[in-house]
Amino acid sequence: MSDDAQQGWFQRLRSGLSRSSSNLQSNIASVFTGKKPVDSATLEELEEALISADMGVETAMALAEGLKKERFGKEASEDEVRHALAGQIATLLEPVAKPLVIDLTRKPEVILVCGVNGTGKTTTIGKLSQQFINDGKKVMLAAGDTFRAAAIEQLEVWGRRTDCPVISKTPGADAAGLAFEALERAKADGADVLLIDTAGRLHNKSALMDELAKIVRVLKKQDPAAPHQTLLVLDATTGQNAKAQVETFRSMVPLTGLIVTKLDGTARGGVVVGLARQFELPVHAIGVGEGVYDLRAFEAEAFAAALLGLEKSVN
Ligand SMILES: Nc1nc2c(ncn2[C@@H]2O[C@H](COP(=O)(O)OP(=O)(O)OP(=O)(O)O)[C@@H](O)[C@H]2O)c(=O)[nH]1
Ligand SMILES: [Mg+2]
Repeated sequence: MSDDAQQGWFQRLRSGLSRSSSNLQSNIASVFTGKKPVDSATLEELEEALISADMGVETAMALAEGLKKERFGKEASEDEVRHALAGQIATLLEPVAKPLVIDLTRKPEVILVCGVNGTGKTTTIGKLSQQFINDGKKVMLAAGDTFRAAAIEQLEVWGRRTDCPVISKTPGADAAGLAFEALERAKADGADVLLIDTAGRLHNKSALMDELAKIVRVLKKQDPAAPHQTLLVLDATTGQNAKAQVETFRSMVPLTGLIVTKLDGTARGGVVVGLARQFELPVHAIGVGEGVYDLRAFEAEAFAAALLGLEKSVN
């Protein structure tokens, strides 16, 4: 990306995260009004502020501890605290901020997309397929959400929009069977990427969770390495509940990465920081809107700066 494009994207990220950052900013401002000493009282209040920004208790404690190490006993302004936190958060996010990499020798790279109802799975697949196509890749989509006719139709709309084939069956068909056939077709057609949509499943519905495990088993019959990636799509507006979702899905299928959506509509963007610290799973991309270009690679420094409402990315 050119510097201008990079800056344009940062401004969009910043406005996408504005609800989260203004929440966090006003909380920090209320603790460090003007200049305040960094002492046990202000650190405790800061911890509360970070918890209420959905970072989770342990992450909030670790961040407050970091500030304590840097500045205990010294005075700090609201601005200095924001910069210090942005730096710490960037460091914390750096190891998990990994772009989605497609291995073009696999033909196809099989990407299974799962998550609870309504998190943004199908939309994310549409956005990803557009990105891959723009990069010159040959993409195929599989409508593995065989429960609802509307779900199949929704993926077909994305297929038409991004001009790539969609493998689907009539509603009620076996999702694992569909995934198997889609992989056969993708191989035969020489597709670079096969994106498999799945039905939204509440993590307490065991039949549906079993079905997800079955999709994985069936794909492996054809290619023991498939699915090469299993992505969990999380809706940032669910806040701390996202963690329970990671736990449950991870116990059913080996997750390889996360995508966090709807960061534009929520004040709970801090949840990404807690997720990164707790699970150490790669965060490949974030959704900051419904449009096809509103899914972006997750970049640690830019995200940390935008979350803290800084004027520009630290790098
Ligand atoms: N604001 C915003 N909306 C989003 C984002 N990602 C998805 N959405 C919206 O969230 C709604 C649900 O998205 P879907 O892609 O249908 O979600 P899903 O996980 O496939 O849903 P089910 O198949 O019902 O489980 C749609 O209205 C999307 O446009 C995002 O990053 N920001
Ligand atoms: Mg869907």
